[in-house]
This record gives sequence, structure tokens and C-alpha cells, in this order.
Amino acid sequence: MKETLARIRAEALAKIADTSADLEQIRIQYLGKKGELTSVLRGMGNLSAEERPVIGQLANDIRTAIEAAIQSKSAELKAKALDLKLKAEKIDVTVPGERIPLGHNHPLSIVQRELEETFIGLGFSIAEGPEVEYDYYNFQALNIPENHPARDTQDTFYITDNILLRSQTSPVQVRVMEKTKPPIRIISPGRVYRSDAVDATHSPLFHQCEGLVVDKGITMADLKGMLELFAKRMFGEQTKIRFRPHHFPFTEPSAEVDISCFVCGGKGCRFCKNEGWIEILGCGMVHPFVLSNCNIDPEVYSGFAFGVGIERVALLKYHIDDMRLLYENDTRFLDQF
Ligand code: 2U9
Repeated sequence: MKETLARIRAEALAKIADTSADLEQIRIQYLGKKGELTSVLRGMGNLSAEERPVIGQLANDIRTAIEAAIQSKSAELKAKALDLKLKAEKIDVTVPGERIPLGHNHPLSIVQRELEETFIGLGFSIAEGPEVEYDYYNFQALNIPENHPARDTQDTFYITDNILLRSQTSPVQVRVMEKTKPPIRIISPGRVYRSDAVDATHSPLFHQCEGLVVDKGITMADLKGMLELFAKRMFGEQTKIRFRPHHFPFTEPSAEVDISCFVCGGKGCRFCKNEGWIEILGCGMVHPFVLSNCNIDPEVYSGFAFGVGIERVALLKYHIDDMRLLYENDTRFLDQF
């Protein structure tokens, strides 16, 4: 029996020393309920009274030795595994980082921000409204008659008979006037939609920034003074403005405004097609019908309004000759801003 025990001890310890993984299997094989050491101990009933404690002691020593060997091997394996893991997951903090390309504003956003900042500086607030609008706010309230070409399905995107994609940001001002008692001093920048074919100067989606001032005693002089300040801040202090009579259904009188060419200073050059002037926006005194439609008494209050195309300003400012460049998301173009 002593020999069997010695063999078990030698075999078990050799296996433990040798293994790189399944220690539990070895424990079960020798020390488990049906293990080799256990079955030897079961056979102890046949031993003499003198032999029994000696063999018992020996068996216990072997159990302790095997357990200790398993434990120390297990600790060794764990340490090895941790070491490997640490080596594998080592971070080299000296490796140069990957450069994350930084984005920047789109030229249209740059111009819109500049317009917003200029008008905020002149005391305006920013108003926003829905891009999907009622016919009423987009046309009717603005004194655009039933048979006006802008109302045609050829020119405006209709969703239903009386719901459409706004063709100007003016409905925002109508909504503000309905809800607010003057004084009102707002701009409404945003997207507008017209059923136009795409070319160098047209797009079915573009951006406008309209403005509205309503108060007691507002005159065309206020409009002219304000637009002059705007033109100087936006295009430089030397900029002059010029008014030409025009017609809009929602303003009366109405005008188109030119600025002196910021390339040649007004002498005439290729940029301004030898005019010395560049058309920049439309404006006028808010039509009394429009004020009435919004429950503002035109006998008490008057106001002016203007509208500027954000694309138009961007094309001029950055000398871009084709509007499509603004929508194509070609980074070779956009990276220049
Ligand atoms: C209300 C009353 C009047 C807004 C105005 C213009 C003149 C104008 C164009 C500029 C270039 C449109 O994008 S564009 O093609 N706009 O010329 N807009 S007056 O007048 C208003 C607006 C709201 C209640």
C-alpha cells in the first residue's frame, strides 16, 4: 500500500508540475470522491491496527502535498496569465496619436452667422418658424393675390391644397406679428423652397434672411439708415447703397437695393459687370393690408421689411460663380472656408 501511495504521490506531483491548464481535473483524479487516493484509503479496513495510523498519516501527508502543489501551480499559472495579459494590452503612450480631422462651418452657415450677428448688433432678435406652412401664412396674409404666379404649382411645392413648403421666410414675421404687440424688431433666417430647376443661380432649396421692424412712426428713412449701417458692417465702411423702385405685394413702396462694388469701389470692373453697383436685397414699407391681416392697426403703426438671399451674399463675398458648389459637399471646395 505504501508503494501505491508513493506512486500516487509521484505521479500526481509530476502531473501538476507538468500541466499548463487543467488542475481541477488532476484534483478530481487523485483527491475526488472517486479519486485514486480516496480509493486507497477505503481499502485501509484490511490493514492491521499498527499499520492503519501509519498509512493514514502517510495518506494525509500526500493529500496535503498534492493540495499544496495544486495551489502553488494555480498561483503560478494565474501570475503567468496576468503577465501575458499585461504584455498583450500594454499601451505605448509614446506612439503618435491619430489626427482627427476637424470640421468647420459651411460657407452658408458662416454668412448666416455673420448676418445674424450684424442684425443682433443693430438690436434685432432672431425668429424661427415652420418650413412646412399653411398657404395662409405664406401667401394670403402677405397680400399675395390668388392669381399671383408665385402661387402656381409650377413655382411652389404643395403638400396639400393649403399646405406647402414655405417659399420665403415671411410667414415667420406674420406669425410673430399675430402674437406680439409692437415694437417688433426681428430677423428670420432659414431655408425656403421653390420649384426651380438647378442651375448656376437657382436651387429648389435656398436660404433667406428677412427682417421686420414695426413700431409707431417708422418711416422709409429708418429703413434706409438701417440698411446703410448693415451694408457697411457686412461689406466694409466705404460701402454706399442705392435704392431702385420695385414692386412686392407685401410692401408699399418697395425697392431693390444695390451696394457699391466692393471690388472696384464703384468705378466699374468685371466683378460688377462695369455697373459699379451690385444688387443685394429687396425691401419696402410693410403694406397696410399686411399689418391689418396681423391685427396691427396701420393707422397707429408702420413698419419696414427686407429680404436678402444668403446664397447671393455667399456667392458675392467669396467670388463663387456657381451656386451648385454650395450644395455638392465636395471637400476640396469646402476646405477653402
Ligand atoms: C412681412 C412683410 C413684408 C420681406 C421682403 C423682400 C423684399 C425681398 C427677396 C430677397 C432675395 C427674396 O431670397 S430672395 O429672392 N426678398 O426682396 N423680402 S421685402 O417683406 C416682408 C416680410 C414679411 C410680414
